Amino acid sequence: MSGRRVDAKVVLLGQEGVGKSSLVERCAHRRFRPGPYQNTIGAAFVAKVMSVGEQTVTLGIWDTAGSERYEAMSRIYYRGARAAIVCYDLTDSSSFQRAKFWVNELQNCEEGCRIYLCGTKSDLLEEDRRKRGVDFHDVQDYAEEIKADLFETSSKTGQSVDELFQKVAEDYVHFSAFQVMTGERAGPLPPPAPSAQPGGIRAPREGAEDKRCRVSMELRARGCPAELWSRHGILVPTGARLSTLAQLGHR
Ligand SMILES: Nc1nc2c(ncn2[C@@H]2O[C@H](COP(=O)(O)OP(=O)(O)O)[C@@H](O)[C@H]2O)c(=O)[nH]1
Ligand SMILES: [Mg+2]
Repeated sequence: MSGRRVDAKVVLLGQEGVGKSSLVERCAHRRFRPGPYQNTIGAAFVAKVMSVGEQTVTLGIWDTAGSERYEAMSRIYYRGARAAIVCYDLTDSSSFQRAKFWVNELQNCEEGCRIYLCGTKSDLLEEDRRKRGVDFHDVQDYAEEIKADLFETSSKTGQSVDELFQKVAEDYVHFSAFQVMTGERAGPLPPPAPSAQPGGIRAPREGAEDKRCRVSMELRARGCPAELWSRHGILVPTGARLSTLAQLGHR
């Protein structure tokens, strides 16, 4: 694996024992070993090559091994991450509270990082529904609120593990395409251009917001998932923006 270029840094976060190392093991080696993985000092790293359409993406996956209890340590791992898989154990409600802690951390410290909520050990619920400790609809509401994707996985059976990492890779490719087309880095939308005039009519000169809108429409026309745009606040155009688009001939 040495020498391979990593396209996107992906971190796994979550309470100790929720199954982060098992998730990486399933994703990277398609196997499950019962019993906790040896906690190492520092983080374990795995590179996973994924295909998205005709493109190849290498995800550099960091398992925050042994650092769950040492918050300052994990901060080093998620710095610069493009995606964070925040794990909680579906049978353990306290692990979901801990997941919320990590989400807050990411929201405060890593704005450009996409969040994927991952409820682990779904096979235990197959065995006995009463084991569920985290209500699906509660998490769904929360995921919507924080604009995260939600997966329920089992590293034991493999359920939804490939889907999770595939989604991470796809989102990375689609969002990178967006950044290349706009020539912009990930981040919040800039404030409205000072040229905006009362009544939502603006001079036809294309500003940063217009450019984002135009690119989002182009990408949407190419079949990229709609939720990508809403997540980044692009598909909520104001009247001013739409009128500019009309002037640009993109409606
Ligand atoms: N039944 C079941 N057990 C799991 C699953 N994933 C992890 N485990 C178990 O949960 C424990 C903790 O897993 P580990 O991957 O070491 O958790 P980590 O501390 O978050 O890295 C181990 O005993 C695993 O075998 C799963 O999908 N199903
Ligand atoms: Mg571990």
